Amino acid sequence: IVPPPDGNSVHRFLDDHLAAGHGEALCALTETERVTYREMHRRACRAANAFAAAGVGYETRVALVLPDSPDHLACVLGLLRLGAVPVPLATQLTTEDYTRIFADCRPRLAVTGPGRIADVQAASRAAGVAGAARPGQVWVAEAPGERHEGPEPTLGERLAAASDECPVAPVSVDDMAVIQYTSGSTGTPRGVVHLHRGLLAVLGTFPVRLGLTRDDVCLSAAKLSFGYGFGNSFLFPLAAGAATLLMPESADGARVLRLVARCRPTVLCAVPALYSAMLTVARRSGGDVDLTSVRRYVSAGEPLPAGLAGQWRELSGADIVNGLGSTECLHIFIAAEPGSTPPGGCGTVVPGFEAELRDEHGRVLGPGEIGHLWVRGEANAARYWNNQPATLATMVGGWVRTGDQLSQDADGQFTFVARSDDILKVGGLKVAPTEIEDCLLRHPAVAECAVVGVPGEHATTEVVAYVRPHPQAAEEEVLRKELRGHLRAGLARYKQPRVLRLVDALPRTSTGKLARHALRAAAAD
Ligand code: 3SK
Repeated sequence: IVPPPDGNSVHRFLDDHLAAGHGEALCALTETERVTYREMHRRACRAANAFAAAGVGYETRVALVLPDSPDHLACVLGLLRLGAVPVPLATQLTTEDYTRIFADCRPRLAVTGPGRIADVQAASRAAGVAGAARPGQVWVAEAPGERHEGPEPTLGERLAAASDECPVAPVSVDDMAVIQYTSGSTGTPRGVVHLHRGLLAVLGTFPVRLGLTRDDVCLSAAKLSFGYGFGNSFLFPLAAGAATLLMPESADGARVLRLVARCRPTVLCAVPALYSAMLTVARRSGGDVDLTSVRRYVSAGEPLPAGLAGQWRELSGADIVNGLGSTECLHIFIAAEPGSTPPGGCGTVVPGFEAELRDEHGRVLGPGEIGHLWVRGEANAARYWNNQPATLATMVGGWVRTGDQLSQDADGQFTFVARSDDILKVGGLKVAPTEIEDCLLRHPAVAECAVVGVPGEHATTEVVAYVRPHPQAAEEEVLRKELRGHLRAGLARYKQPRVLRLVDALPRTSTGKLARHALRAAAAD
């Protein structure tokens, strides 16, 4: 990667595409909106000016709690243009999650939709972010057709009132570019700090395998708030001058298939559970789905079962490019070669990364041995925000200890074995069992509990919670209802256990430790 001589970074792509006569090409679209590169440049400049007027500048963090949309992208690009730091956050987190994150990264501003304004304002107040209790510090962004009544101007009104010219504030490649939040092993969110160096470097990694061109239209079911989606829907298509097809709604099988048929993306990135859900919908309709526009399917976030990959090939006629990545490494670092189906494996190391399997002492292992995966590359994060112990434990001499266990054969093909810790990946998102357990234990009827993940029906990990209630707890049906309500109030939707089992005792090892393996086996039955 050559550092940009003019102090620009990935946000220069808009200006470069305009200078190269690509301004009228499609940059971003939804089912109802089409935005050219020229219009995206205009919106990014307007967003930059609006943010600057609110005191946002170099290194200022701004939380974006927004559905995927062209205006969300304009906010990201506008912030980068100022040298500021977008913090994209999932829209389905709880007020408590937002509070913890705001207390950690202290955003000067948060932008959110009318549906989450009350929670985001409450989180700003609770986090004690300086000045954030003032309503002006939480901006509301209306989706097309949505109305929000309030004294403060909406994002749309702020953009409309701002100038559409804005110079780029020069950045160093070692300036902070974005903070992406991921779940740590205790469920405490960790802010992964990516530098401009990383954002530029990642363009020489997985997208090279994808071979994106200006003719591509990329659709990612994973959202911009997830590292996988940030690459798929922002960095990769905009670098290539391609178009990004954005889906503001949550992704389900029927919705994605409908969008594919209507808007005809050429690249579709999803998690295994979504491929499984699309297969179910396709079967229900007797195979009557239109996938003819798609030239490349990508799966990541969780291991892709071979059976699912085969069924998808039967439906679509194409292989899924399976990848393994992490937020700490910004995107996919091990992937199948497009057009090849690694026999049971997850492919080879992607250009721009090195991958080694090591034992508990950090010694590099040979072919056939199962070890902990360490990954090095210029795209790797600089550190966790505000968390030096976690940084030192995870990021060692440029290597990231990924927490995955794999084996590698003599040809360099990796095979995923397990996670090294108890962290679960549910629909591609990290879920810490301890966070769910802590939530359950806050309910007065719960004496003890344990949460495990088991392979689910739809190629995903299903979260199963075992609860031993206190003897005086309410009878089963009432208790179940209470616990479900308690979990809904305390945890984001994707962290909700799919199965809740009430038991008389939890299995223990001879040393009295919780026998999670026994629970996993029981849960899988
Ligand atoms: O699987 C993941 O966790 C991931 C995270 C960020 C970017 C890409 C991927 C696949």
